[in-house]
Amino acid sequence: MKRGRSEALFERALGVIPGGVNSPVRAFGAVGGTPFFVADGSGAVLRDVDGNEYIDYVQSWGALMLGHAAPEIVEAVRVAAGRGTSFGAPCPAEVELAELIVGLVPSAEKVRFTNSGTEATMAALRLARGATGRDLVLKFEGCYHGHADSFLVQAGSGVATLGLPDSPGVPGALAELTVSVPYNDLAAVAGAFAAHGDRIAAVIVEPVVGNAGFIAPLDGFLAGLRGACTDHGALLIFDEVMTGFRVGLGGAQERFGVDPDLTTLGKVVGGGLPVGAFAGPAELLDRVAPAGPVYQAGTLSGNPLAMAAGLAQVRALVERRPYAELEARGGRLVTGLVAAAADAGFDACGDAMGGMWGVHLRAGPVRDLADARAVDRDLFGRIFHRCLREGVFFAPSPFEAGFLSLAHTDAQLERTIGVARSAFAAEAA
Ligand code: KE4
Repeated sequence: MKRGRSEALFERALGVIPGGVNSPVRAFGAVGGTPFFVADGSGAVLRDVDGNEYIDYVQSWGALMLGHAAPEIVEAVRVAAGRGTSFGAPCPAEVELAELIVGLVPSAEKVRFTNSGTEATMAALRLARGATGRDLVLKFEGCYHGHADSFLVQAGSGVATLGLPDSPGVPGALAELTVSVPYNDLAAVAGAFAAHGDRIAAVIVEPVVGNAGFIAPLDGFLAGLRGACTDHGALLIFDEVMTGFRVGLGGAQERFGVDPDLTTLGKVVGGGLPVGAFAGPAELLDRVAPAGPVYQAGTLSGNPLAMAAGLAQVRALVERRPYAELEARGGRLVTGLVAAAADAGFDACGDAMGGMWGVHLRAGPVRDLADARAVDRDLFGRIFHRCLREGVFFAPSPFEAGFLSLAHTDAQLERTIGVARSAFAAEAA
């Protein structure tokens, strides 16, 4: 596999960009080697600058449900761009996408757009603190809510990947306001409320975890969080940046029938362009400036191109309602990958929900970060590169989820399973 152009680009990038990348997980830190640089994407396939093609299960970390360069998104962005790239004044597309979200996300009556998931979670926490007059936030080990200071405590995704000690630069006085307990552990939640109950402004959770590998909520976990927050006057924030429009049209809150007080969104809602959002009841959202005193702003929030891309993608999902089909295909993929490992003598377990899935290289069940950390990371790295060389691009970390798009074909899934089967067999030899 030729990699010369990517290697040369990475060398240049290292001279001008920290770690050579604009987001840590892209640097292949968990798997070693040089990241490939993308020339273009089409459907389920990425092509790198050396001409190598990969079946892509990262899909911009879950932002793409229609695959790369989906015609309806490209056309919508092209038309919007011809009218101007940013106005700093409201435009109709913001209202249209906000109305679409309010119509689809059960707990949403109003929504504010941001430029990233991080901005959305940061703002949702500020709103929760403003609405309750309380300071503490309760999060879960291995959940990742972006890189705002309050969330870089026992976080998942790139923080878990790189084993960063909760990141320098976060003042101790601020980190002390974040309480972190194991995911799926309602007893630990009860303990945190017993110790800090009347100081906890919010509980923030990935309703389905995608940043410690894929971890599903145990039966009753999300409802238990709902009850604990209601009992103690804390707000429940569902961070649906990854699960929104991915595990179902109404996200995890519709799938599990649990209404949070606030919801954060991103990724799919932007169609691959920079969009985040926070949503909830009008009573809460109307506390956000200029309607209320909780300040939040953004030069490019509601950007017309990003709104056009988000509208095109979400409208396509409303029209096609593809979740049962996606989940069945994700299930077949996970079953095939787990069997490929097992047939070569390796432990593995996995799960799929809507358009997201995951396989852990260890015996199941995997219920929290501690379980997820006990995977064979060296084996993961070797399997990752064996598959990459054969044209299959999985997330370059065991602490990430996999993503399917409507562009992935059955033939590509079968090829993926075959490539994995050969990789595990080679490792067992
Ligand atoms: P962004 O600021 O990266 O748009 O969103 C942060 C975020 C918030 N909440 C959840 C549940 C998320 O998964 C994310 C971002 N996800 C990671 C992928 N695990 C982004 C990939 C990256 O950091 O490059």
